[in-house]
Amino acid sequence: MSNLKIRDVRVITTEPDGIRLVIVKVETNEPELYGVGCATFTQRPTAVVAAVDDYLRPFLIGKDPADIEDVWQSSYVSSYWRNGPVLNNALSGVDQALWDIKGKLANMPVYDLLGGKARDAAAVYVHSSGRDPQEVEDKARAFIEDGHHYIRVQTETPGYATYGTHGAHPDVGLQTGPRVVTDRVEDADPDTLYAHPAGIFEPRPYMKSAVALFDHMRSTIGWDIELLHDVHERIPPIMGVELAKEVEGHRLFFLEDLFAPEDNDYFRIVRQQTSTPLAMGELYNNPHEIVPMIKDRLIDFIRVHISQIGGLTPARKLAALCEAFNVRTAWHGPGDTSPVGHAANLMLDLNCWNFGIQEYAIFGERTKEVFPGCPEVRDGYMWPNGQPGLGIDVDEGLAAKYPFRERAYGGAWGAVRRADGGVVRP
Ligand code: GCO
Ligand code: MG
Repeated sequence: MSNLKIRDVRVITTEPDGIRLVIVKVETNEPELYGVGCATFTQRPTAVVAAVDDYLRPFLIGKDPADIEDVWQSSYVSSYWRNGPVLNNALSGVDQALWDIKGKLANMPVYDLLGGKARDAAAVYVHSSGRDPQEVEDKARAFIEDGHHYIRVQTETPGYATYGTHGAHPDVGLQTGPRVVTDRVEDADPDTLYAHPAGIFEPRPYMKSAVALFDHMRSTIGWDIELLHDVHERIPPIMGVELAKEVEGHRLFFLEDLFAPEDNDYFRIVRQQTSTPLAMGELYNNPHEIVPMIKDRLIDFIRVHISQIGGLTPARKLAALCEAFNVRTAWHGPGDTSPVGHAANLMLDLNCWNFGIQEYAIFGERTKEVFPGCPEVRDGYMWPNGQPGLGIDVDEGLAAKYPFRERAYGGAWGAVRRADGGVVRP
């Protein structure tokens, strides 16, 4: 028992570059000793704020911040019904902040607390998304010029809404798709980053454009660059099997989210039919969803969103489980993971032998100012700054200059629909 106590648990909300970020700050009774953690669930941020303010804060004030494991386990069952994105993100905010505090106390970066570095820096992949394959190629060439070696490629499907390319498509389906029988396409505030471009999606045209993109990239960029692609669920599972087989010859680094988590068992089917590397996990929030995928070696890369499963405490155990089965890590790192969350990802990337790749969505300038110590990417790698704890902070004064702004439907995603009006996941 130390004399250290949690004095307060506070939430900081900010959107410097158009993405609503939620950070938890845990303060101790020792002046100047505090930690920060990522609790960002950008489509439901205020629900996470309430989970921290109304429940975790009163539960944790007065507890010993040194007992990270006990805080995690007791908070987890402090509501009988547990798991889920809201409660897990709230818990992650506290958990990562406690690791940050422990690192500061030990005067060590968190990767040292975990056992030290297994590598110097973490290779990242970046997103090249364009209206057509030529634009994707041009953006990819600029990334390669900057030293990047791993590139996620996404292109629009003419006439349809497509995941990974920005912009709403109010007239989608009208020109080239089957006859559209619905006008139920909600407007999801297309100017907001990480809004979902609502529209009409049909699997067949999407698959055709994705395969054409990989053909284009291999015949222009060649075979020395690693290509990745995110299906983002959407297509019926048996068509996912077809797609994974069809792109085997393109030698992707990985094909992501081929199925929805609800269709987990389809991985058993596709696995026996192709060697296309499979990545999955950003939507998982419960160990029951994850364990079979690892122990039966159904995926090659685990891509959980660390705050979404409850923070570093569960993530480091998951990474160890994955190591035993040689499943590599590829922690989710989009723009709606805050820089604090990216710093937490980096701690595991450096420490875990079975690191695979780190997703990186380039931080905006304002975001970098709000988060001093924001991890740096150079020559295709994310580098640690060697500072104690997570090595990152939040400038609260600056953060307050970018409050959450009002959004249509509270920032909900617009529905993507099939041509007949049926909702597509997601
Ligand atoms: C990715 C993801 C993201 C998510 C986003 C949801 O692989 O980067 O799929 O782009 O769609 O984080 O809010
Ligand atoms: Mg994804």
